[in-house]
Amino acid sequence: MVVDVNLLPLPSNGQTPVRVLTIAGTDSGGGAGIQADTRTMAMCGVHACVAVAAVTVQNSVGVSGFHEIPPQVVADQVRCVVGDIGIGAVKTGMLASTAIIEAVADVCREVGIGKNGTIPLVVDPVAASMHGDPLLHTEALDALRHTLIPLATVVTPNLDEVRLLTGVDVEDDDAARHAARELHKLGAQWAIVKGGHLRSSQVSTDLLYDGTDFLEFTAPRIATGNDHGGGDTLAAAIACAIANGYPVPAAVEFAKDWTYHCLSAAYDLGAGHGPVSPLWRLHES
Ligand code: PXL
Repeated sequence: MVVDVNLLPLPSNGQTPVRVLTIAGTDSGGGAGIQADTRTMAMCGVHACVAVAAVTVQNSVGVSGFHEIPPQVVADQVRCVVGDIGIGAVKTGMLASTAIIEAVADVCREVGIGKNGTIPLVVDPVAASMHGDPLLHTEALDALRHTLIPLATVVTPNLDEVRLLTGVDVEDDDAARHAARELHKLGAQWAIVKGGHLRSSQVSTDLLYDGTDFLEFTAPRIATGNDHGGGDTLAAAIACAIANGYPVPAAVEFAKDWTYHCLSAAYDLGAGHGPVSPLWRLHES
């Protein structure tokens, strides 16, 4: 089954594209983190700016370690880019530590990033890799909950991150709604509860909640072990669509379709899990 995707407009040659800033960790294997973000942004016709928060040492089999960038250097990258280049939306991914999360939250407030500012903020609260390797110090969950998520225009946890952040174990629709309410209470303007890891269903349904209405976004489930970077891709695509002027529900609809296509094009890489692939767009026309 093919899901139609309404692609974001590509800039013409020489035209300055929309800009999106990712604040996240690198993946030496090239499948997730900043590499997934910049691949997605390029294929969505967006210029990617980057503030590196951590460097991971990883391949398709797992993450063997990570190294944090000094918090002030992370904040300086953000400040420097926003002041010069002009940014349509910001996405955060792996932030590793309380000190980095607090520095990012501070600079976001300073330069007008977030739901109360002028630049929308998509917070992907990355806690672990798909292999189960940690990407966030456990004590930093509190900083995510109380410092960064309250600034978020959209927060996009997977089910493991939902459990860590809210204590809610999502096993059915009622629990997904309960979790969305709890995430919204943390202060995010919109909360997504991604159903992609609920393996029981034939479809993958994501729930979006703004404190009033629940909206559902569904795509056929793709059975593949090659889904490294899927969450980053969804959040990055949401940021790209928002930067193109889409309201949040339309941005999530676009990103869900985009990610479905990236999952359909996922490829084997190394001995472990391969990445989802935005390269499918190269073959579209
Ligand atoms: O997919 C989440 C993620 C985000 N950022 C980095 C990662 C991963 C998963 O491995 O390595 C750097």
